[in-house]
Amino acid sequence: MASIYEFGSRVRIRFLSKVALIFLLLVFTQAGCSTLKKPSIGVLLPAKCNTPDGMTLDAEGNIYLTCPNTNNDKYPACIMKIKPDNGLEEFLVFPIHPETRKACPLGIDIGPDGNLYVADNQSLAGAVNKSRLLRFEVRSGRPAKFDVLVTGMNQANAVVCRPDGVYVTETSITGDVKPMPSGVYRFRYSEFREAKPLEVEPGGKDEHLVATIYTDNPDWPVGANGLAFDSQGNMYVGNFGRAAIVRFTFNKDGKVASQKVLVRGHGIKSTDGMKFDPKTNAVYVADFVGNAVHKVDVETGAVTTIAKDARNSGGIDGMLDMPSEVCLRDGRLYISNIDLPLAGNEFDEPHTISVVELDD
Ligand SMILES: [Ca+2]
Ligand SMILES: [Ca+2]
Repeated sequence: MASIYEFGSRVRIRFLSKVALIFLLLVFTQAGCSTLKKPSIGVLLPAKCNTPDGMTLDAEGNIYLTCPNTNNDKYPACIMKIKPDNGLEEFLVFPIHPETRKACPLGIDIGPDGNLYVADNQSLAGAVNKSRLLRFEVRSGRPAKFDVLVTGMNQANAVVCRPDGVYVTETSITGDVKPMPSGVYRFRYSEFREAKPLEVEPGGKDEHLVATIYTDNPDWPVGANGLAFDSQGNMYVGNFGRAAIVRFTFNKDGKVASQKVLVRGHGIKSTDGMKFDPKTNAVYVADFVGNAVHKVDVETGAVTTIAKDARNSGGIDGMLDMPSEVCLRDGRLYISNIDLPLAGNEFDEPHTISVVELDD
């Protein structure tokens, strides 16, 4: 029969083993989260692409890239094509808004029809409720005609084309309400008319607004920004100012059934452009404020920081320089460095798309 002392020491040993195990797990987890990758220059951009932002991948392996060129508007806004060999080709010069005389393309995606759907964020031109959704017909890899599909959004930002419609983030419904509302519009393909754009009713009352979130950060009054969908059709919206990703599920009628914060913080400082990766069941997110890129598991919300550089890196040798969007291609993560002169960052050369090799 074991003495009370032997029993006590066995309990102690078990307790100490558990402590050691938890310690090792913590070390392992921390190590896993802090294995940063060093980005390199994927594409060195010319001066006419001085403000790279939205990206999407087509079936032939080309990445379409929007360049609003607000950093140096001596160059017109454009859409570029990054070919599979990383060669750069101009796809089109973006049409200006008839009133503001400015063009501000941000989010971009390819529809089921093979055409490009692009957000024109006229708030970058100082305009209120004048943002648009444009469609560019693509024929044999070249642009044909374009149509203005939607007008009257305030800050149209990310665009994702789904089988049931085009989803567009509205980064601020109005700046006059605290906390600031923002959200996501869904437009059905059958609603689009070539001759007559859909007019969104401003102020958050429009029937196309399917999701609303709120932001209360006085330093970054920036709401719904990045947008992605997983393999089950669940929607992930970046709440930029809250450094959060919100997960939405839908019912059969396409109405939001549930909404919950998947992650907030944990090394994330802001949530800009996002892409879902079916291989790893994770979203990759550009962290503009944190000058970083993270991977977030969509089941657990666990964050792995993929790359992070000091603010005002210049973008030298591929270092991150205020990243705003990510795009996956052939096991690599392409990162556009929008390089806006905010929060101590200087707009500077080089203008780059950074790239990191992913492990999985
Ligand atoms: Ca810079
Ligand atoms: Ca730079």
